Amino acid sequence: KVKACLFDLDGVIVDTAKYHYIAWKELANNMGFDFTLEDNERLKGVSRMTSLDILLSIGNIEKSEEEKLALATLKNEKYLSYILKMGPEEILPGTRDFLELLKKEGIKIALGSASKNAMTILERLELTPYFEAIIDGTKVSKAKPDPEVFLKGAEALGVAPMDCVVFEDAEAGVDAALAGGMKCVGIGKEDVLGKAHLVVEGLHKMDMQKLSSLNN
Ligand code: B16
Ligand code: MG
Repeated sequence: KVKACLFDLDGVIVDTAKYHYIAWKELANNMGFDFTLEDNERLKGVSRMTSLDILLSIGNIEKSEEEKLALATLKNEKYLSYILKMGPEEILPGTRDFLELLKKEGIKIALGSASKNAMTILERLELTPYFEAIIDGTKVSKAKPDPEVFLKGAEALGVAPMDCVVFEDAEAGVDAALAGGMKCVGIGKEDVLGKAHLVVEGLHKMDMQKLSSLNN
C-alpha cells in the first residue's frame, strides 16, 4: 500500500527553472558569453556547484575554487531576488488539491529536492504545513541519481521505501527513486521519464485510482 508521497520541488510543485535560467544567463552574459534555454535544460535537478561547472564549460572559462564560490553566491543572490517575489499563484496546477487529497487519505508527505532554497520557496508558496519532512540540498551529500535524498525522506517519515511514491520531473530524479526501491511517477514527457512506473503531464492529472494502481 502507498503510505507516503515524496515530491521533488522544481518542475513538480513550482516552475523555478525560469528564475534559475535568468540568474545563470545574467552571470554568463557578464562573463561575455550567452546561455540559452536549451543549455538550461542541462541544469535541471543538478546541484548549484555542478550547474556552475556546466555553465563555465559552455563559456570555455576556467576559474579557481575561490572564484567559483563567489560566482555561485552571486548567482544565488540574483536568484533569491526573484524567488522572494513569488507567491501561491505560482504553485503548479493541481498541486494543492493533490496534497489535500493525500492528507485526507492519511498518506504522509515529504519533500526531496536538490535546492538549498527549498524552505524559502515552500514558505513563499504557503505550502510548508503540508510537509512532514523536508529533505533539501542542505541535508544531503550525494546528488540525484543517488537515492540519498529520498531515502532520508522515507526514514524521516518512518515509511519503508517500497511503500513510497516519488514525483519527479528530471531523469536523474527518476533514477534516484528507482535506486532507492521506490515507486516513481514522472511529471512531464514519456520520452525523458519512461523509466518511471507512470508518467503524467502534471499533478492535476493525479488521483487516488492512479496512485493505488502503483501497488500492482
Ligand atoms: P539551489 P529540484 C534543483 O531543484 C533544480 O532543478 C536545479 O536546477 C538547481 O540547480 C538545484 O535545485 C539547486 O538549487 O541553487 O537553489 O540550491 O528539482 O531538485 O527541486
Ligand atoms: Mg526537479
